[in-house]
Amino acid sequence: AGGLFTLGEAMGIFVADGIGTLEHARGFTLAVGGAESNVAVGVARLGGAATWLGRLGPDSTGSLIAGRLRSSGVRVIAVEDTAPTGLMLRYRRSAQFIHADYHRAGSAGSRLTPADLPLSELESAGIVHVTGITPALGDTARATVFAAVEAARAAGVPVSLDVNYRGKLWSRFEAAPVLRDLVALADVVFAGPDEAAIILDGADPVDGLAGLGPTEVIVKDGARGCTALIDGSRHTVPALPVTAVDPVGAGDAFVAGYLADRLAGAPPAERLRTATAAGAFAVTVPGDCDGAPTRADLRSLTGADIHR
Ligand code: KDG
Repeated sequence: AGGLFTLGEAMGIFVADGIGTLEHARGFTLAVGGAESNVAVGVARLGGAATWLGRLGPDSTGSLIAGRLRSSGVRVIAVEDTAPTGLMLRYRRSAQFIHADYHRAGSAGSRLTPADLPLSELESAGIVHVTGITPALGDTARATVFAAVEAARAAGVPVSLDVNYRGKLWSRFEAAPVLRDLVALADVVFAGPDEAAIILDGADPVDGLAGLGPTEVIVKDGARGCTALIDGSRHTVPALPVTAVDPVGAGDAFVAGYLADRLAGAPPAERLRTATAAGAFAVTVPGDCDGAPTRADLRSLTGADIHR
């Protein structure tokens, strides 16, 4: 079986060093982010094969993104666009609160179209992973996500979805029906309890999402751990206690841990263990995908033999 195939928008992210208002920022670190490319990096670091497809602008940020993803072991299919590569600005207003501004309207990455999809690649993938961010970027991006999901399903390739609701891109009311449709088309669904609530009006997150069709539902709740219903069996896994320095990217590392183990044929309990450890490791490192661990990193964190 093939590896992970994912698509979405990757961005350059200016992250203010230190804590305080933007006025007090002394310097910035230029990170590379994007939920789907973060997952691709995460899978590659864990030894899996991962392909990311997206549009990049004809600019240094575009080259930086392609270079960083490739050096992490991701196979990059970059469609060149004439619009600039999207950017983000992020600073820590306090130790607790992270502020983010998008500069991505009309960006290269938002202009994905169904014609960008390499159908033979999709059809030979081991899993196709999408998120609820891409359909919020525009009509053609939304159509591309649905086209990728339909092509995977038609070829019998499992579809994974991270609901990833982003309130700065669309309202809950716009998002709910689209996210619900995607959940119903997916085999594996990851969501936070708040994201599940957008889709389910009131039902239990795990049972409610599973009721829409997916056979693997994983509700991730940060430091509170995760609850899952996988092939009919329920699992509850507590988070690992770590010294958190940056929560960004933890959810993506978690997803990467689960999917890398799934691609390697590991049983559900082991996938969730790796996911939990990968999420925990990611919060101990600043940056969107820089904290994605290798297998050796995971051993150092847990002392356990997570060997794949
Ligand atoms: O999950 C982390 C992502 O949110 C981050 O890398 C940026 O993709 C991003 C987004 O759209 O917020």
